[in-house]
Amino acid sequence: MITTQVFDLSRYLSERQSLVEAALDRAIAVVYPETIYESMRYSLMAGGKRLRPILCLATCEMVGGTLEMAMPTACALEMIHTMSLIHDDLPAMDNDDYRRGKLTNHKVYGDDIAILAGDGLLTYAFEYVAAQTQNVPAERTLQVIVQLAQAVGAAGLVGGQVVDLESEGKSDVTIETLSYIHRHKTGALLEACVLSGAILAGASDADRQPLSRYAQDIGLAFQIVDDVLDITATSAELGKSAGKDLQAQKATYPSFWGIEESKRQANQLVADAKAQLAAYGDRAQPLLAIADYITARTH
Ligand code: GRG
Repeated sequence: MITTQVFDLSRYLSERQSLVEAALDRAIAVVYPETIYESMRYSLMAGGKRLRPILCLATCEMVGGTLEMAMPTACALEMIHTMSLIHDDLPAMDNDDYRRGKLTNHKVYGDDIAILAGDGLLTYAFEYVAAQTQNVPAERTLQVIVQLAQAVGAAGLVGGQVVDLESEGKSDVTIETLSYIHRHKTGALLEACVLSGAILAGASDADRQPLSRYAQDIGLAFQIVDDVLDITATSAELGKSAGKDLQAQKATYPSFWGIEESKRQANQLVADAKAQLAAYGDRAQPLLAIADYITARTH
């Protein structure tokens, strides 16, 4: 008789979240000048799903590597993600008061320190990968650093944010522009999470292709779901202001497709993403379950 074990995603995520929280907590100590370290830690330790580090760790393990090999990169990915949220929330950008259920960094520390906290986290992320990665050939670590830099810079997050800012208040934003914004603002870093985990574990170029596709598909699905939740969820569920897109008359997937078609597209992307992992059999269980979780999440 064949018995299939049901994969317990919520247990997996909470175990991984605890590991990541502990590693992040160890990564940054508060020393002089205390204000900047406190501000960096305020946002870094404010919760969040820790999806990016978990994706990196899960991919590394799936490809045959260990948690230890990927943990410094996983922490760096969360530092980069957090710094992008701090800067995104600034008055000069999205001007948000709440993030992860807490006051935003600039509301607590002021705009000046919030900008510097972002800068501190971004630079430390790269230092952390370079200095802390162990038991990995240096060539792979170097490739990870290149991967991260490409995902964050003008060809990635920064470029996506620029096009987003330039599209604000425009009524003629096309779906191609919307897709550019999300592939760069959100997709690029998610792709870097999966690819860096794969690189650390020694994946070949050929192995990396389907993993890139997986990450791009879940990245887009993630963003579509985010747009839908902005309409259907409450601020309390989201831990940030809900309904902001409608209020700002922003182009979103539901504004092009409506809510039902947006959900259908997200489900299709998740199915496509999962199909990319066929070669990994049972070892892909965490990444398969994470893909499903993206469309099932309520916050
Ligand atoms: C990266 C150098 C540099 C500057 C920042 C502000 C900016 C440039 C980019 C914006 C990036 C941004 C805010 C993208 C949105 C990403 C997104 C979907 C965030 C929400 O992610 P979740 O739901 O949040 O994983 P938690 O809190 O769970 O981690």
